[in-house]
Amino acid sequence: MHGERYAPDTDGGGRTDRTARRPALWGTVAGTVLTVLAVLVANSGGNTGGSHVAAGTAAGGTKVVRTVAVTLTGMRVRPDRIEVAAGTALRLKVTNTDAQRHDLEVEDGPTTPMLARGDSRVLDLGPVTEDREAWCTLPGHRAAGMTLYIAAAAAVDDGFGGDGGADAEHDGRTAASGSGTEDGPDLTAGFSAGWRPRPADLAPAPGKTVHRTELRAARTDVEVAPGVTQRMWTFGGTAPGPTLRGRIGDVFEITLINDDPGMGHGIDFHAGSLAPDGPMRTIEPGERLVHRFRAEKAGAWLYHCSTAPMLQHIGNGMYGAVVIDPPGLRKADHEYALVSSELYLGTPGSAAQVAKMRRNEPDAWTFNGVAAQYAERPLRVRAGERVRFWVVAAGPRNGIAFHIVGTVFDTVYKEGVLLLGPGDPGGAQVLDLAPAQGGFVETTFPEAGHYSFVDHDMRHAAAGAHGTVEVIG
Ligand SMILES: [Cu+2]
Repeated sequence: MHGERYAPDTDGGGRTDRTARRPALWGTVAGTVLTVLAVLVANSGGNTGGSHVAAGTAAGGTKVVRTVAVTLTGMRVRPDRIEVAAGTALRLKVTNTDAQRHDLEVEDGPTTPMLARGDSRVLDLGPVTEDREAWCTLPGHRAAGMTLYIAAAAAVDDGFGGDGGADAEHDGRTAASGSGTEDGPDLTAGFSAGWRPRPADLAPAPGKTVHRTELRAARTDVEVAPGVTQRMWTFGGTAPGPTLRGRIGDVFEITLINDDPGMGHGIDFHAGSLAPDGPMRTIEPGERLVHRFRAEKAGAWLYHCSTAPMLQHIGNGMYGAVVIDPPGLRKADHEYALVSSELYLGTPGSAAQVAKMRRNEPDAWTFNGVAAQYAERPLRVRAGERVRFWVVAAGPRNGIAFHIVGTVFDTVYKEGVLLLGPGDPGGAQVLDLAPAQGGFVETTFPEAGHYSFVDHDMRHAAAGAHGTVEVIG
């Protein structure tokens, strides 16, 4: 009788005799419950809580109280499952040991306030008579795995106890597959009136050697594909955030301000070399920090939100590029910056959206955050002009095979190395970048026409990672 394993009597049958207690009971309890701090069995004489115990589970005025230590850490709730005998009054002593804030809300029950690192709070659930879930309410944290399953032991005999968590997960996946976005957005639909593409032009590095930028973290509604608006998590109101550019030796001083009322954010600049502890820490709503780094090396660098779960913070738009010119970089007639990324539609941080991120099933792929935007508004150059394309792969899951139909690259610079120069006899067709890598390619367009640039992973190209260079004679 699994459901009776907490029964005070040990003859295996009694639901009525709750007064006989033998030492053997305690061994049984300890062997079946994780992290039980205290188990109290008290007569209800003078204990007003006794009347709340469900009938049939702890008759005779006996109250069973359990206190379980629960830790919020690393996007998990530990333990992630607690079993109690039905009717047990459960108390959770919730402690956050993570660097960022979390809370814990119990289904149909109490919620802790936001807990900073080291904070604790006791949640009094009262008698548990059926299975319940608990989770962190911050956006995306439940989907990232911050859940606790509380099983009422009487349900074990009904077959729910061992599978409850799996059932919940299954429900989430059902919801994801039923979201109707498996084919992605309709890229042939028109953008809304007044829509403007994200400018791809990259201006030369400014003459100054100290670059001060204010970046506000916020949530912003963006038309991410023709006619499709998605709430993005943004730096500076756009996804990607602004592209920063300078030279070796320049200092970048970025003031990050968290305007997002609902969660913490941070920032990580790959172009800098420093201890992450302070500059990349998560700041809470309303807070600000100054992130200062000196660009010691040339390259096309990624920056991104440093707050966990980064799959979600990057996957929802918190990324951008930093270009540090290599010494002797020659003049080009046009320079463009293209940040590639995936796009995941749906409520940010929801189980359905995060499931798509985990399964690597984006709804679309983009250059500069918007599917097919440069097919709608082509980049325009003249035949024979030297054109440089800086490319950074933001991911969060996929790299890119950057190719321009009808051209050969005579210059390829990748991850700090000039792989191919104009004097070389060979040519290149693709700049391949793993997630977070960057580089540039150069070419000249031989004659007037319409040259598609694509991620040559054709699934990505077909689902938004394509644009057009319109070349006039
Ligand atoms: Cu963030």
